Amino acid sequence: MSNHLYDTLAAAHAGNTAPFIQRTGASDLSFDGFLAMAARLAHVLTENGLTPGDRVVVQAPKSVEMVALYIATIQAGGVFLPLNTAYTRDEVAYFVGDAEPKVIVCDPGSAAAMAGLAGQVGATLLTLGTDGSGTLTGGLAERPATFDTVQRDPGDLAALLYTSGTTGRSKGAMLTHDNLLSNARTLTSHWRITEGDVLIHALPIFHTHGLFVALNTSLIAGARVHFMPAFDLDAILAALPKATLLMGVPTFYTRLLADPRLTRERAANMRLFISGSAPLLAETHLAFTRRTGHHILERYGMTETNMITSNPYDGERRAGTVGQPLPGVEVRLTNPETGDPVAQAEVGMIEVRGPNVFKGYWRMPEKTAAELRDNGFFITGDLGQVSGDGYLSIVGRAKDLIITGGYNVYPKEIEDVLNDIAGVAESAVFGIPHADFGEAIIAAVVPEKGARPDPETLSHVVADKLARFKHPRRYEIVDALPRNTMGKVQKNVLRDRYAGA
Ligand code: MCA
Ligand code: AMP
Repeated sequence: MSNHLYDTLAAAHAGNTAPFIQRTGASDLSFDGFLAMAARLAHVLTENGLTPGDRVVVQAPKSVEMVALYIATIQAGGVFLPLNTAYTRDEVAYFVGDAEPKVIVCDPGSAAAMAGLAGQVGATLLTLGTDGSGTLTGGLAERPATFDTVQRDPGDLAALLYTSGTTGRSKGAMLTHDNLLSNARTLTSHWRITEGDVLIHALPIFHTHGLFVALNTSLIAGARVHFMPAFDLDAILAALPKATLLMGVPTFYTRLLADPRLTRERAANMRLFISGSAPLLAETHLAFTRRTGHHILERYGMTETNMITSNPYDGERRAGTVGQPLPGVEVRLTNPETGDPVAQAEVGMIEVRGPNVFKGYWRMPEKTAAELRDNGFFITGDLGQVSGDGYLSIVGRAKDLIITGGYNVYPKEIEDVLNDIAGVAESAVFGIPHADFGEAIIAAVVPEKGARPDPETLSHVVADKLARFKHPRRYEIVDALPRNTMGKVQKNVLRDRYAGA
């Protein structure tokens, strides 16, 4: 039986007693021990009715057991669907209703709230807490340490990752075994990840970056992972002298730089610092080099495409650019109106084609058709420009998107919530530069005639419906929104007005 992804990421490590996961306050977990944990979890999944192609929704705190659950889902032929732990019940209800999972795994603390949702779709509800305990892992030791891997082909689904969109409705990106494996193989070799590496893992594991980019590559290479529950400046600084690799969003690097304990000596054992998910300011890149002697390697990707471009391992890592297309990945720049390729050095829509590009949006053929061309090119919504020597710079976004601390927020989703509040005529949500998160969310709200919505009420309603990272940091009550002659709200005018204010 072959299972494209499992065979390479996991089965290859059978009998490998080298340490895989290293945690503070816990003994190391070997590759072999990790495989056994995943196999036992695969038994739990199938006992709960999982059959090939079924979805496993997971909204649980970061734990090694959750990583093993990802591998277990793949081994059992299922489709892994992790959710941001910050999502509210309303947000989760949408994903569960849309994906119709067979199994839902949640934090023990939210089991009562999730029971109804699970019941609505006929899913089994299991729990998994911060320390790895819960009904998912309760009787784990009694299960066999091996599992008959379910056959899966390269084009079969391995994961469903939801991304919000400009319409405000989230779309499930269908990622196949080969999408994940081809990209992980490319990154492992491009970034020279080997069994000699020790990766500091401080990212969440419900997104492409922390789950696939960081962990699939470590599994392929047989690298060791220093697994941290979340970003913790002290813990990362303490781990640097014994680590070789860090993957982070730009906020990681600005926070490290703000601490005088980050020195050339402390970073001397490090081989590579990688940044992605949001723009790394050239000034951060340069300041990091001045302080540590390391050139951060910036790369660019999307949930739908995995990683697209990367600065080189050898050769110049150019500040303010995201490097060149990865081997096997094609990038072209087109005119957003006509779809025709633009001339060299002109700004165009970034389109991407390759084995890394997803299969389409879950049960949304019209959205798939709008963004994925018949010829295989995916329209990213990012605007780019390529230098004469082939380095891509992201110069803007054709999509109305805010990236805050590496999380994507589509203003429409927040505007829809605000516009439904009594006394609100309309609203415009936009991002302004923020030293820590890159961008901070601001909402401009126009009251209905005679109404006086106050920011506190607005923020309460938003808090009830949307995850914390989507909450506007400020509400500006305004008489009218600036519009162009076509009647379109000019968010650039709002950005300029409130940036620094
Ligand atoms: C936390 N808060 C945030 C964010 N994170 N607000 C806006 N944006 C955020 N990203 C809230 C907290 O709830 C808290 O609210 C307040 O801000 C301060 O939190 P703080 O303790 O400073 O934050 P933190 O817990 O240290 O987290 C910041 C973080 C984290 C380390 C940057 O957000 C993070 O790990 N981001 C990584 C995101 C990521 O993995 N993106 C990859 C997406 P209160 O004060 O009310 O409690 S995958 C992707 O984009 C593609 C494929 C790619 O290319 O990788
Ligand atoms: P997501 O939809 O969460 O997968 O986020 C993908 C988006 O993040 C891309 O379309 C880009 O807008 C942005 N992004 C990812 N990496 C970078 C980067 N290195 N520089 C600028 N933007 C990035």
